[in-house]
Amino acid sequence: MSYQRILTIQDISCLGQCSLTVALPILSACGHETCILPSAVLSTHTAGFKGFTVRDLSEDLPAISAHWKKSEMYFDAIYTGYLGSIGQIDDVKNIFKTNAAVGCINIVDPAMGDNGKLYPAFDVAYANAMKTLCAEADILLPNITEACYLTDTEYRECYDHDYVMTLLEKLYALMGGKGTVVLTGVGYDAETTGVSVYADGAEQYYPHRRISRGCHGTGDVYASAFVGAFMKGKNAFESAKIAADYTLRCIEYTQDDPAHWYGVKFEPVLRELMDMLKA
Ligand code: PXL
Repeated sequence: MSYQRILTIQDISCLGQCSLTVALPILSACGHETCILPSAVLSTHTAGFKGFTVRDLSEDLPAISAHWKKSEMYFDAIYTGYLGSIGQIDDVKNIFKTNAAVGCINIVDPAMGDNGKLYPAFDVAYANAMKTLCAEADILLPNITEACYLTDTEYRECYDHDYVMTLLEKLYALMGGKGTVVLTGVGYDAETTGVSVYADGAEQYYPHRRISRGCHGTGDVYASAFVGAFMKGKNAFESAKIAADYTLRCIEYTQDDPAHWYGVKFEPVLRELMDMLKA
């Protein structure tokens, strides 16, 4: 895999270091042609800012997709993140059908919740609709909260390996018994978090240090770095490790700055991600 054309579909939060303003620079730094489809434009993200503006771009999505098809431009991977509505989930399913190159990889980050709760914009109907998009993914990248909503499983703060295996198996079943599940935020003690990668009945786990300060936007940094590495030809477990190491470096770089509560400073350590891809 050399130079890949990747489409990423998520909102633009103009300020807040998440969604497209994270995916575009990270995928570009990984060396990919990165095309974007903004689902909405917000003044900021919705997690902590009050009074943000939102312009929904749903109306534009089908026309943009049709134009790309007419221009015979297709994508090697389509990576979706935060979406605005159930209608947009349906639009993305059409884009999977219409705009994929032969062998296109569909990567879905359900991006709808954290810490046991859905983000403010979403409800259970949205979570249920997201199940239908996840069913079309080749690679699914949920955190534990999202995994619970996608599989109708009770959310737990503390859990054991059986609980994680049940989530992984249910997610794999949701995907029709094919593809790869990359479950983030899996930790069995207070100092550790990690990622479980599951395919074909086998799990691989990469534990790493948990930094106590929770940072907004790390899910988007993680997913973007994963896609960047995977589309460079790393396998799913290698990509999961690279994305975890990079996300940790971003948090380390940010954690001593209380004024930077809304996102992570991913830019100064982009060079490190690029070096990890060379190894
Ligand atoms: O990081 C996920 C995300 C993306 N986009 C918007 C959000 C959030 C999380 O809250 O509000 C608009």
